[in-house]
Order: sequence, then structure tokens, then C-alpha cells
Amino acid sequence: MAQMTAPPRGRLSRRLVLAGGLAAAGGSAVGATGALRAADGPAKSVSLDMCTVSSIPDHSAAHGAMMTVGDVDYARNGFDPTAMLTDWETGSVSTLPDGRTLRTFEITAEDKEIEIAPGIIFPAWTYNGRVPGPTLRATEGDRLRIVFRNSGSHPHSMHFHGIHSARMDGIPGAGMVGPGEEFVYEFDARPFGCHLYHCHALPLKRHLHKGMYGAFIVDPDPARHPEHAEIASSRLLGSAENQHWQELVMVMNAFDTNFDGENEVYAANTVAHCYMKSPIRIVRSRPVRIYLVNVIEFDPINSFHLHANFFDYFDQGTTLTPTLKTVDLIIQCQAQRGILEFTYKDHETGLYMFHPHQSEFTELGWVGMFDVVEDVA
Ligand SMILES: [Cu+2]
Repeated sequence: MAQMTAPPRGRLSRRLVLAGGLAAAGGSAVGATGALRAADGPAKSVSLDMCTVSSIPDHSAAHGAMMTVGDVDYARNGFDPTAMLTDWETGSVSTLPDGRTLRTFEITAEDKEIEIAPGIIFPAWTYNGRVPGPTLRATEGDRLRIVFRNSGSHPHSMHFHGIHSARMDGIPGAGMVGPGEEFVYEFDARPFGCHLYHCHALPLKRHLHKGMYGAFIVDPDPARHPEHAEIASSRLLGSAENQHWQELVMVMNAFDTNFDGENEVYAANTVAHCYMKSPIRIVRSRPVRIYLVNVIEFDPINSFHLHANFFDYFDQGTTLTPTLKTVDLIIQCQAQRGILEFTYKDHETGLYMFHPHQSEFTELGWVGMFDVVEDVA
């Protein structure tokens, strides 16, 4: 909170937004929140009331906590970042005449205001009312049918990072869906890996940063990978090998709350500091696998750093052997993603931090804790 000089009128600095969160304790964030709520468009004049953060009595305490004050109303949002970590949408499953599995997903785009930090409301565009959208999960070789309806106010699409025909690409002229319309995307689930989908309407960066993205995970089919069948099985959702793992999905995102082309709030799975306030429980003896996706706009690079430990990394998840071994930090550019694998089995129990090594992102919300616990019966 050292930077409390007034910014140019009409422009809200990123530091001051964090200050707004911290200032909530003093009740001075209300004016700022009101301004942010109305900011769906060109940046408007923003109240400088937040500068009263300097009146927080215990200045050093504010520095030490480095967290938002207050709670986000998850019930009102309709999604909870802790539940999102393991919320796999596997669709409705049926069998095609040729014996293959058909997975059908139903996705609806809708405009929705969401709370991304205590008192900070963002006018999002969503898939199925949540940001990130549902984590779609399939098995290599499945036939996928995605019924996409647009109940939003703007044209949207679903562009999948995967292998498919031009007609199914979700770009203008191929699967772009106007308000009130519907389109069915259909293609095979391949290659296996940790992918993503997002809207590809123009202007692209606006549709992306408004919240139109989600993880798209294709599990390897062990029968197709006899040389690494056991590893492939461990990634096949629901298999005995897979159930030993603790799998989590984290979509690293950020929000430009005043539409100045920069982000003010950063997170994994949308809510600033959510995994600081609710650490992610890890059973010590079980290995951990994170499906990590970076969808931030405006900042070219994001990263993930694990404290007190190292991990193996599978860039884009398309291999069964690591592309990086024994690292404690990886970087991801926009739309890059990958799989992290690690274990705390030889560590003492306790809280272990993770965050990007862009310190500014950490200060503005993207940081969390693993709570490593003894085995539970
Ligand atoms: Cu869109």
C-alpha cells in the first residue's frame, strides 16, 4: 500500500484495485465497487475513495496478509472454486452403431454478473453460467457432440484446441452462433492431452477475457499405448489406477475490471485468493496431478511455481513421458497448458504454497495453498 498517490482521473491503477479489496475492511470499497459494476464499456471515472486504504490502522498487517478482505458469495455466483477443481463434465454417454462411444455435451452461453473478489462484480459472458466454463472430459477416440446454444447478447462460438474439420472450428463462418441460435459441433476426441476451448468471436481478446473459456481434457486410451499402458490408465478417469491420484484442474485467468486493456484481478478458477482462504487438501500418500491451463489476456506470460517441492511436466499433456523433469516452475504463454505431477509423500504435513512467479499476479489474487494431511481412513 505504499503507492497511494492519486492516479490520473478516469484510470484505475491495478494497485488500487487490490487496495480496494483490502480497503473493504474499512468500508471504503463500496464506491469503487459501484464504479466497477458500471464499467462494461470504456473506462469511466472511478471514485478515488479507495485511496483511503492508507487509513487502515495496522499498515504492516495489511502488507503481511496480502489478501482480499471479506468473502465471495459462491451461492450467488453459482459456482465454487474448490468444487471446480474436481468437477469433470463427462457428458451423456451412448454407443454408436459401430460400437464407439458418443459423448454429448450441452453448453449454453449466457451473460452473467459474477463476483471475482469480495465486492468486485464483473459482467461476464459465460458457458453454462460459470467461469471458467465446465471442464469437458472425454477419452481418446470418443465421438464428441457438443450442442451449443447462445442465450447471450452477442455472437459466440466454441473453438476447440484439438483435431477436427474446418466446419467445426468455431470461427466466423464456421460454427459462429448468433443470439438465440444453436450449433452442433461434432468431432473425435484427439489427441489425448490437456487442451482448452474458447469463444472465437471478434474481437477475440474481449470475448476471451469476458470469461468464455474452459479446460478440455482428453484421457489417453490405454489400449492404444501398450508401451505405457499403466501410465495411460492412471490418466483414464475412473480407472483403478486413476483413483489413486488426486486430480485437479486449474484454469489461470484474469479480469480487466475497468476495461483499460490491463488486468486488475488474477486467479486460478476465477476468484482471487480463493485457495489461500480455502487451502486445497492433499492426502500425503497420494500423488497429485494438475491439469493447468492459462487463458489470461493482456499479459503474455503466466507461470506456476510450487513451494518446497519439484514436479514433472507434460507440455500440452500429449505425451506419456514428461517433457520436463524435476522442475519447480513452468511458464505458459496465452492458451498454453500442460499437466503437472508431484507428490508430498516424503514431506511433513502442513501448508505448501503455489503461485506464479510474476509477483504482481500473486499480489492481485493468483496464489494458493495445499494443505497436506495424513492419510484419512
Ligand atoms: Cu464470445
